[in-house]
Amino acid sequence: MADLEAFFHEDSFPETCTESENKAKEFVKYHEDTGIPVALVTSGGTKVPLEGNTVRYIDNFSIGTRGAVSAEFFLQHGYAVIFLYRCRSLEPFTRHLQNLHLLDILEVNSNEHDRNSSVVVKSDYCPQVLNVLKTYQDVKKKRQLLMLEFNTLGEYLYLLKACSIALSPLGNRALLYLAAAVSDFYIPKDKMPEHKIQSSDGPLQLSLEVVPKMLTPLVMEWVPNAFVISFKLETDPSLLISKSKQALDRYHHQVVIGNLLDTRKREVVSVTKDQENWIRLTDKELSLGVEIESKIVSEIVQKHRTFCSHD
Ligand code: 9Z3
Repeated sequence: MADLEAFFHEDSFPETCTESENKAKEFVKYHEDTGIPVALVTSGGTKVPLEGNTVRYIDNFSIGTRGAVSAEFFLQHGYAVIFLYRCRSLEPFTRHLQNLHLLDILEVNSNEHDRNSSVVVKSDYCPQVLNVLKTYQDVKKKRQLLMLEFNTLGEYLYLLKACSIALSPLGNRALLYLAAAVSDFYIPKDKMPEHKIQSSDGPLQLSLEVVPKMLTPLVMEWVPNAFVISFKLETDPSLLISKSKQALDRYHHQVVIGNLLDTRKREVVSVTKDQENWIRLTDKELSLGVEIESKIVSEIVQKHRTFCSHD
């Protein structure tokens, strides 16, 4: 735990982080009264800077599909959602319009005598846009969704801690669904060059340190009564179950969702202290565009209900 505190001290955080922290507190305060469960969904990859004035950084493959899709399903199940995501990764709702170019779907409504032109969506695109817009506006009206952005690993850890602590007054009504792809390695501030690394200095050798494990303080201190789901990503199938069980034994949280890089969109394994349950999409479901997150979230919601009823 001391490691993680040192990490927070050595990093300096932009003002947006404190603004986001305040928004999270307000959001939770509001939902203390509505009585609905609140899910923190993390999504996308963390960026690890190589230079103080960052030109280069290490990133990972995640584009945030798991998080963005899951957030929509939690909303459908009546949860309020804090969506903590890597900026410019996939977002709930707008992801459905990702294939559209904004300026190509709009047209100007004007006539010669009318000085007040307006902009409207071209009729071909109306059904698609309307569908998403209606659901989004409904969610906004109920203040069900708060979107908070992070960029670097440091910002992610800062906001994860801030949101977890903000959620703690909700007790077991809080659910944490940690789908972000978090870097395991980073360069501490004091070992990082201030300025751009020069190629004229020859080949580059990097020495990275292991990122302190945040699940220990999260489960023990920050939000001790919440229902916590972490994700385990592997590429070697023979390690998936053992690594998922190891995470559960180490951190004593409720569920690990194990997934393999290549097959993550059609199968995952849900591991709890007394069960391993594969969640899969059939070929038919895949061809119909069913998203595996619908099944993952249904199972998690069920488990969360049971968890709350036992407390
Ligand atoms: C996951 O395993 C997610 O399911 C994916 C989703 C990142 C694979 P996409 O964004 O991918 O839909 O493209 N997330 C967690 C990965 C992770 O960093 N886990 C850490 C670990 O395995 C601990 S929480 O040690």
